Amino acid sequence: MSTDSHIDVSEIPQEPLLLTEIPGPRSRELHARRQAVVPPGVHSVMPLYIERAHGSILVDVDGNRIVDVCGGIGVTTIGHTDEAVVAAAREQMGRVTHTLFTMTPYESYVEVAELLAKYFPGEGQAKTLLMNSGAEAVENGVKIARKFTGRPGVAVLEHAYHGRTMLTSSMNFKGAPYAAGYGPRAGDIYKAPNSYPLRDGLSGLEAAARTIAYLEKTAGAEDLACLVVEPVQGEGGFIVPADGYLPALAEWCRANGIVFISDEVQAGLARTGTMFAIEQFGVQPDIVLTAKGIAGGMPLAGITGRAEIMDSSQPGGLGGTFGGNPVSCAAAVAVFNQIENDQLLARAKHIEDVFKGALTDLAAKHEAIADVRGLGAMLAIEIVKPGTLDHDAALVQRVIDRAAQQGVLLLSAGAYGNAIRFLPSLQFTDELIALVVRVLDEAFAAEAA
Ligand code: PLZ
Repeated sequence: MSTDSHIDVSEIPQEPLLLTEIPGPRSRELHARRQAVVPPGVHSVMPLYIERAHGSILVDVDGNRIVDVCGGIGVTTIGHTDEAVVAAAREQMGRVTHTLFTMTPYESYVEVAELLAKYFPGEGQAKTLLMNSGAEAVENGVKIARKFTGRPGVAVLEHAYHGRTMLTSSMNFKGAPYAAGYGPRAGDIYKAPNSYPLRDGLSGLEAAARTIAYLEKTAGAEDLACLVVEPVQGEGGFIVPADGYLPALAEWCRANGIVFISDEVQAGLARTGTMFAIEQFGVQPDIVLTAKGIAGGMPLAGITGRAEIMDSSQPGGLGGTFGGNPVSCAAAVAVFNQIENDQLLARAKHIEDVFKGALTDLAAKHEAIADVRGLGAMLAIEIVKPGTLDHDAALVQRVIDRAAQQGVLLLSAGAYGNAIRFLPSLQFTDELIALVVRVLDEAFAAEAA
């Protein structure tokens, strides 16, 4: 491993370069070493060991340059090793790295909370608790909603993903692999049918009526503390609900005193073309959860909600040693600045226009592509056996493997491994989009031959 702290990553050309097969010999060597000391439960979908990265390109230990269309699952939204983020984190690192905000606080935590309050998509003044991960954001969102309402129930949707802690793994749609064998699972969680336009044929209002009827029957509205929804379902396959679905759910929550929580861990912070994805559905959430892209690769998560709700917890009830770490907070402030200065919301819309347009053309050519969906730089194609709506996870995997051999890193999504998702950085160029689409085109053509 290099110990040079002054590597100039800005020199990394923003195009692929293949020197070896993927993964190469050094990656395979590291992978063998890893087997002895890292348990198989921590699975790496692409055992390509990365040595450095910049913008939209990963450089592996064999010197291959890989086009990153995953961003560590939606984390490097503004690009890898963004200069401003690196500078802010370095500067903070040299001053103070930890005091524990719940002991002796510091300004950058307050600054991040101010920024999240500024962009809060709900009503009135917002307050924020900072933690470290998406799962912790969900855990704390639920905790706060329970405290505020005095009720136990947690409503979630089919195809949802909320994390890997004991509570959140019980909230996921997929029991295996996330919760299977780790029981008992957390109680008082109700998994309601979602809106899935490709497959359910329902309007937003019809789908909402089904969700609400299910929850009223199984949980009872008066027992529900919160409804946790991803405005665009992430791990579930980038499912965008039908028009009117989320507003109808929000209205029902409001009428019944249920806290509406928008889990924007994957969709949030500029990725979909608005600061928060929920804004595009005309819904004002009570709480919004952020993590992943908020600090440009540093661990940080935000639980931001209406002051009245956030203020219901007693002093000492919320927090954690590393929550809102100073280096992560400094990085997050830089991320917000970059989004504002580089007009990254407009970039996300541009990526949607160009990439989604090209994927739609691709879907017209290849029968296996049943759907093109998503918002901004959060796009997916759903793959089926031609002429049916049957899932084809094997084809998804073959296309991803073929793309990897050409230096393009893609990732599946969907409860049945039935989609390919695209999470490019907002700096992703039109040339790189064209390259990714060409690689997909060739892969689907070869598969159909
Ligand atoms: N909520 C909507 O997408 C994390 C999981 C990656 P953590 N999704 C990527 C993996 O395989 O572990 C996610 C999410 C939504 C919550 C989470 C959980 O975020 O930071 O992984 O805990």
